[in-house]
Amino acid sequence: MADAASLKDKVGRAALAHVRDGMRLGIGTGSTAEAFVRALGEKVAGGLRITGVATSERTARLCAELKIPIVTLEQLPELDLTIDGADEIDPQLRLVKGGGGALLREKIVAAASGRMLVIADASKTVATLGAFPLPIEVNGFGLMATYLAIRRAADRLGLSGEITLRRAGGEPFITDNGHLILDASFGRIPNAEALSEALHAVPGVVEHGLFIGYAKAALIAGDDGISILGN
Ligand code: ABF
Repeated sequence: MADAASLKDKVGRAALAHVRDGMRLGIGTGSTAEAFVRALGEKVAGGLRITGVATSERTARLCAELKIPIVTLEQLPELDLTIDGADEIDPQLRLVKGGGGALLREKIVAAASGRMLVIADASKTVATLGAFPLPIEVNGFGLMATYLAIRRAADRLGLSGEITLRRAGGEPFITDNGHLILDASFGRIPNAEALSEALHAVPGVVEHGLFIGYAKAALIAGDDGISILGN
């Protein structure tokens, strides 16, 4: 069985086939997206012209290192295509994202794009979302009140499981936007649309990691090569 790193490398390279000269490109975050960025860097060095918008500070730094032209979403508010990774992908191309902590910018950038292409290795495909803890970006103000409101919303939908504050190096993890992340281990989310709406209704929730209706296609790397979900 191929190791995860080589599958990520393969799918990152395969995504290049979807990039055209002159494109305005949303550029994802995470190790799979990083494989794409490194492959893109080689193409840009070879003369491909694109203008990118990064979905995180981390991706922006990598693009700068590789001399991939990056502007802000303020400068370029409409994009042709976003290529990004995911933590889970279901058969309807609904996603869980945010394991890397960049879900808010990832969602804003994907929403500003004509098309979103997901790249992943086969371990990310699931029948039902939820085994990967759902990241929920929240404002630091009133954290406990927001936590309790999320808990109640989940209870009403019959979703149980721990909701924990994400930490890094013993300290609360702070996103690029200065917010916190709660990771909700629901186990199974059979009602993703209802959960999405319920979370959006909690004032302290800035955004959550359910991406519903964003991805138009996904390239999935497995032992038998690359398969395409969607079109
Ligand atoms: C981003 O990176 C995130 O939305 C997702 O959480 C993560 C996937 O990371 P990796 O490609 O490293 O598994 O796409």
